[in-house]
Amino acid sequence: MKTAPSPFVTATWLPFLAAALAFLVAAPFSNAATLSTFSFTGATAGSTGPFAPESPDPGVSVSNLTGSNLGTRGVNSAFLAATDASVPAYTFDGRGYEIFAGEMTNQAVGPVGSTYNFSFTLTPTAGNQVLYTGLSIDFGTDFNAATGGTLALYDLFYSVNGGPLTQAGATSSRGGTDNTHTVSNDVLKDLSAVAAFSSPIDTPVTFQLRFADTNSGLNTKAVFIDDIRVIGTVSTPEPGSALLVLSGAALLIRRRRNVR
Ligand SMILES: [Ca+2]
Ligand SMILES: [Ca+2]
Ligand SMILES: [Ca+2]
Repeated sequence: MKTAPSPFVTATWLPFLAAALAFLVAAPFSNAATLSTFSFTGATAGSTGPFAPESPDPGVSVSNLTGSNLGTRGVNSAFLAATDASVPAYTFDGRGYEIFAGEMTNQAVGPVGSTYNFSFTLTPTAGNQVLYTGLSIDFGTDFNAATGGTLALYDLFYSVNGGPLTQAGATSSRGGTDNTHTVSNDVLKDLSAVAAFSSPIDTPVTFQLRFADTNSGLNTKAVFIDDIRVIGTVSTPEPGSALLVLSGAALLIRRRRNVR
């Protein structure tokens, strides 16, 4: 004798079904990875850009890094003997980027103005989308208190799909040590806390890194930048699941019509 399926069994299996569905939805997302890097490794000493992206994730197309008003110093190895109290500590690959403090107009309070910046754009490759997690840089200073001040500022701004430039998080400030090369490793702007990046997007995103300082030491004292990294996760929305939803909806509509 055949028995109708027990409603108890159906109810028991529901949580497992829900868990399986949740797994299927989450499956296309892997762990966050470095999507793009600008380390200035291999760049010509003295170059002020543009700089080509280094080993970008195949899920994104990354533009060159271009500098605006970032002075005459450019790529160099002056921070070879930099001290760093970060954990883990900063690792110098022999090339970083320096901006002479005297070439930047002094600014002591953020948000940082747009005059002195690095900018670049990430665009997901066809069929992909990106969940942005963070952007990190190595940020250092070499100041001289006698020439005006020992404060450096850094701000990250972003623009989604050509929209307005918006500040991400708060202004980072760094007190420089007098006549000493010091660097903070992996200064992170948390993009997972930014509403525009709360879910994966497939449109281009431009990042603009802005810098300022309070020092006037022309041609000796400087702000130092290295290892600009965008961290996130590339995913591919599955056309299969979209089709499944569509065919399910079509089935429901047909049933309703049949009932009428
Ligand atoms: Ca470097
Ligand atoms: Ca300055
Ligand atoms: Ca680093």
